[in-house]
Amino acid sequence: MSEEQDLKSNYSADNIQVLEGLEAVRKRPSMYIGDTGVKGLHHLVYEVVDNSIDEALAGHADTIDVRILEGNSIRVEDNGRGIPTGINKKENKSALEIVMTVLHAGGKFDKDTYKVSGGLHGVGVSCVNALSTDLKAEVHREGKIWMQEYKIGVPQYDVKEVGDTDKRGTIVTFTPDPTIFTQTTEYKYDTLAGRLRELAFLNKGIKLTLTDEREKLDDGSYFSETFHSEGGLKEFVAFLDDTRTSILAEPIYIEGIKNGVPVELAFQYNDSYAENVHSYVNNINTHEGGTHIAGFRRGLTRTLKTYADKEGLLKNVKMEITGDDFREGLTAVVSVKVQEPQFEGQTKTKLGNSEVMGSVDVAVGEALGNYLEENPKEAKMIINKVILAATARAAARKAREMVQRKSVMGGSGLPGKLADCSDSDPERCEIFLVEGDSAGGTAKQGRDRNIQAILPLKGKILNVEKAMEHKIYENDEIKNMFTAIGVSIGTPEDNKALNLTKLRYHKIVIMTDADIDGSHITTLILTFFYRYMRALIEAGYVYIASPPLYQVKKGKEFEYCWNDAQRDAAVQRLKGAGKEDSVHIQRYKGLGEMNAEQLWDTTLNPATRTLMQATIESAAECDHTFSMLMGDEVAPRRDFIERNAKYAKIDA
Ligand code: 0RA
Repeated sequence: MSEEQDLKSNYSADNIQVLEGLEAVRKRPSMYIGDTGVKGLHHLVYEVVDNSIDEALAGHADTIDVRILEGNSIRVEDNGRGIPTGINKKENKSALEIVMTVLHAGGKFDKDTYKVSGGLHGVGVSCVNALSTDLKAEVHREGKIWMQEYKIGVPQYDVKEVGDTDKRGTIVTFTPDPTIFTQTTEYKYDTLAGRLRELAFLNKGIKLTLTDEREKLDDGSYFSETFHSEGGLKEFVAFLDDTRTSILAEPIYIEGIKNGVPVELAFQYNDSYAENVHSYVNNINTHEGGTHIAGFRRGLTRTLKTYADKEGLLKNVKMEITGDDFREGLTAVVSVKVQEPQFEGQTKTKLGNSEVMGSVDVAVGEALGNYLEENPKEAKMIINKVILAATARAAARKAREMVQRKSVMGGSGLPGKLADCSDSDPERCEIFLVEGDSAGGTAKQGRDRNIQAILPLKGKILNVEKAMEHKIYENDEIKNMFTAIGVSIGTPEDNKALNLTKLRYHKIVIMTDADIDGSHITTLILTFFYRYMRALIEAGYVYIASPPLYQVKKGKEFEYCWNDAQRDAAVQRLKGAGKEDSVHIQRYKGLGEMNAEQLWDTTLNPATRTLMQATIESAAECDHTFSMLMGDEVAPRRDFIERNAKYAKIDA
């Protein structure tokens, strides 16, 4: 049955409005869930889970079970009160049906005032319904099981009683519509796990379980993890810093309602130089910060400064101490719940409500003020770290200004190693950051000189995760990247915002060998971008090239292969019926083994190559992964690599 017919077959007068609503969602899905790519696909799950989180926050549920089923359907179960199933007088329909089919109806029947969660778009489960080929809602409530099923949002029958139960709760099972999610309908376990882990930290006490039922493990069971935190943000901060060396025995923590705003925050100092402040409003990650972050900074600076002055700790300090100095080596998570959040900024992830600033400021002041009074030894350690940061910052400022001066010169100010392209429109231009001079040479010969620039990088670049800021600006390879790409760093006052107005390329492609060293170098460069040029990743300018692993050849015929499965298939194809021994497999150990033409055909040619775009799905996950990969601890890094090596093989 076509979608059109399906919608019409259930048409009756009182359905008109409902259908118009859901049709609108199917016509312009991006307006409701952001996009119809990988992100939007996963957003469906978050939307359903958010409803269960709301039920838990209202105090009626404590367990949420999420399963990825065979065929990439999703099942979400909670142990809440169950969505009411009785007939709503005004609409003459079951409340369950209304919740599942009317846009924004989710909260209508709920008098709980603390209902503040809800995805970025906060559109409700009816959107998920509209974008699913099949959805089933099952409610266990007052001893009975109730059920209704839908196809692309259209109920297939009235809500019916299907049995008895001694459980309570709601189960929603849905299958995303492949005609909407045309790019992919395949769920990524790690993406869902990252979000559920985050939700567990943000909503302490709730148990969230994720199970992947698409594939059985060797012992016949399914891979499953449970995320559950009693310590909340305190444990979140400890998790983020689990591969860093903490300065305080425990994170500083506060939870309370300030000026009517529920505020929860935790922070810790570590011996690195990076600032990692993550913020959330109603469980939504506010990448762009906002008034809650402004309040956090203000409270932190004021309280530390007042304490240091009072104790005479700054007596002999000559240079100026800036706000940045108070945040070096700081890891923090700030979470507020706001009844009517105003989201601003480019990606609508910046909190605008001015009243929240004071609430967070007061919360930090209280928690930190008490902490400093009660822990004078730790207090001194923090202040000493701040003074050290101020000293280093003077050196960094000088180094940064040097990079800056160069990067605005243009033309002759470009690095000598850069083979630039002739076109000057950044939108058309690409720069390849290439591992090693030899591969750089091949790339220079093989490229399209009009639009492709090549910057060879010397071996391992500096690990920015472990270096002081001024070292970073003094490093030649990093200086070359800044000047070639054409970005400059803002002042500490504007939070070192990147200036992208002189950006010279809209594609910045990392190209390294397809081996362990190569992926290490890719990670080093990505870490550098993530810490110092994050705006480039957020704008979607950063890519990773994928050179082939094999060339399979028989006589004059040959094929390139990117994984073992392709290689085996190519061998079969080329072998044909006859002689087997004439098929030759070349394993590329590095880019240098390809000649210019081969490199163009496989990796550079925009018409045929595959580029992977670097994205930030969750800043907190990224932060944790990078500090772990680049840090001192070996065990977690080995675990991560083994786990992802396994995934890489599955992908192949
Ligand atoms: C409104 C009222 C009541 C429950 C819910 C909503 C509810 C919604 C969802 C969505 C997923 N799981 C859910 N669990 C509960 C119940 C009101 C009452 O029983 O008095």
